[in-house]
Amino acid sequence: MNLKKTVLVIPVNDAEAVMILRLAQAMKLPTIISQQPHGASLDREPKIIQQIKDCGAERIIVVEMPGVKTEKKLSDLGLEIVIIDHHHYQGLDRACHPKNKKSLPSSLEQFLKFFKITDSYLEKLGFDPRLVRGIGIIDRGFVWALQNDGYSEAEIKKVIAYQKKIMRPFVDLKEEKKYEQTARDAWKKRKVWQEFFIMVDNTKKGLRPYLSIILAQKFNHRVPLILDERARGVIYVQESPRTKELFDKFGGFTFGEDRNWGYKNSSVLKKVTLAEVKKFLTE
Ligand SMILES: [Mn+2]
Repeated sequence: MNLKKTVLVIPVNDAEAVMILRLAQAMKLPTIISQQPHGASLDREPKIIQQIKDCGAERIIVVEMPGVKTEKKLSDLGLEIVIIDHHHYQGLDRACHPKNKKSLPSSLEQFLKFFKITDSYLEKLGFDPRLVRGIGIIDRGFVWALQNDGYSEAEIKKVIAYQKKIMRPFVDLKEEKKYEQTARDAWKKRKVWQEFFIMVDNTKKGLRPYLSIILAQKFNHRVPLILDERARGVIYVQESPRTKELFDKFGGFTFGEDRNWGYKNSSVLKKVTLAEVKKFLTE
């Protein structure tokens, strides 16, 4: 495979993306890094077509950055587009295989498969295959997927620590400690409603990853949660069998094997409030 004619376009906004980027760099795969946060779109990436033309790529691999308009423009230019994704977006299903409709593995797992990356190749590149694959598994279905895939408790801890480690260059350590504390405080203020915990988060950056870890460590099983990130403008319902219905009703996006739903209020005119979500869940 001629990697020189391929370019990877990736927003580095979580551990999975960082892992893919590090693998790409080790493989010397040309890369365009997007600075967009979660919810990135190829259509909103500045000068992306020009950037791709400039690097002379014939094949573009786009990771979790849906942008149907730009994808079409690129394929009209005769370029091959490889979409790596596993989320449901409003009006766009990228969580299921377009043909067999099976739910797709995480983006990292797809990346490893696309390039036929074996454990021995990962080792040759200087990575621990169990940890690399662990990052892909945790992104697909959180710690439950790691348990399912035969990771021991000790290994799960290692994968979580590795997630933190690879995020280090992108995270301010002091800030992270502060967020972990804020998450513990938010947990203390949790409310119980039906089968859900409800938590309100007033931080700009969002506490979801920290809270998910707290919950997993406290309960060691799936716990339904409604998380209202008021300052960030995102509302989530996690670990509920009704997330698909929420998606069908309100739009937004799903993640974690469709058992989690989120809606970004900041980017749209139609807002979805906690009250509306609760009302829908009682119906
Ligand atoms: Mn992912």
